[in-house]
Amino acid sequence: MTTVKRSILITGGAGFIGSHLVRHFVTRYPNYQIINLDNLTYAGNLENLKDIEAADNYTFVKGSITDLTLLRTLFKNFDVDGVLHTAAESHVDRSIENPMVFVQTNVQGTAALLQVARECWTKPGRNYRFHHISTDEVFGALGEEGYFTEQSPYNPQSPYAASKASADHLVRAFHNTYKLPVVLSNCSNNYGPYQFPEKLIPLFIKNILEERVLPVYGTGCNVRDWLHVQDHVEALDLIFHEGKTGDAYLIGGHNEWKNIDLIHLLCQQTDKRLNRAAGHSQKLIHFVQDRAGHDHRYAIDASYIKRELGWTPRFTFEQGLAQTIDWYLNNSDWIAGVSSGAYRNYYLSKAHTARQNVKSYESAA
Ligand code: NAD
Ligand code: TDX
Repeated sequence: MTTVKRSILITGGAGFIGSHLVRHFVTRYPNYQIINLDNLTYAGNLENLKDIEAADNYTFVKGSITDLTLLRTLFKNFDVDGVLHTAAESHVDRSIENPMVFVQTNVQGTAALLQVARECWTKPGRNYRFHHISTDEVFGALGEEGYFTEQSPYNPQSPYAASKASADHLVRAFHNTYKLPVVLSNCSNNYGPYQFPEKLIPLFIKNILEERVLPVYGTGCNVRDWLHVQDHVEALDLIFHEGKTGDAYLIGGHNEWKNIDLIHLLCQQTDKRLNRAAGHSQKLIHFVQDRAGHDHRYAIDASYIKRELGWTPRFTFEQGLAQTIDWYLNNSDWIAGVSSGAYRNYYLSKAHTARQNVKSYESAA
């Protein structure tokens, strides 16, 4: 355990990955002061951090990463010397409906953080570090073969991916131009507790539980590489502390699943826990209109981070998925809390679309 004192700003710490990251840093590094800056959009929830909210080394600040005045005050008052930047609009479907907020948060918000770090990080001899947390979606889609590597060209397809790619470029530009000490990471699809039920795994567990339609986009043949959020957080810790300044690290689970196969597994595993008959929830599967510009496949070659920093995932998918399903089944209050208000309307409109495209799993199989 390190005895060095640091003051670290984690942005988006009330979200899915951010809350796991905040908990990890607050508990593993008692000498670090952790400031969580989050403006609590629909995706931010302080319930995610109830267990550590009273810790002496933890401060929550409600505010936006686009607010330059607030950022300058925080950097100055807390003498911030490290940033782990997770705050973002993160859902591809929402970016297709409303791209502008993705540009504001993901591009302008990242630019504001970089600018204030540049202004404030002027003291010689300090160990400053700006870690930008990004996604594999910036590289576009793969065919049936091959993997993304640190050398893959940028080719973002959705407004979400394009906004994250823009942010990555800004981070590199601040390093090249102003020598800001940055490090980047691009991770594959995460899963685990506290993920907002708009993303595939929590949405489908919730719908199985509530016996609602399971809307599979297109043919269900798109492929994602799933990684448990805690394994992502361990990788972020290593990269933040030991990553080479200016470098990017790709993080992934070597765990590719075709959506439809994963959905069958979710149905099976959840039904088993609910003592339902085998095949019960598969009847809820409906193939619906495909996502516009739906990327076919993402897959990561994580050999660089393994070789350089010794990182490998700890969770097998079997363990991680079992823990995740159990968590959602045992935390229905959390699901009910986040599934209210504006999100409920959004969710209902999706279910409506699903019913309009009725092509049941039985007839498609
Ligand atoms: P999330 O949507 O669950 O959480 C995002 C958080 O950011 C929320 O707490 C929200 O309130 C906050 N936020 C949004 N706008 C803000 C603003 N203007 N100011 C301050 N806070 C703001 O997202 P997530 O899934 O936890 O993703 C976190 C980061 O990791 C994102 O940058 C995302 O691009 C990246 N990422 C996610 C995944 C994944 O599978 N979820 C994979 C790779 C990379
Ligand atoms: O209802 C659905 N039906 C469906 O078939 C939903 C929500 C998703 N899908 C499909 C689309 C994708 O092929 O499942 C796959 C996973 O979808 P999402 O959970 O929305 O994730 P994805 O679009 O792959 O992006 C995720 O991984 C990279 C995160 O949301 C991003 O924040 C991250 O950067």
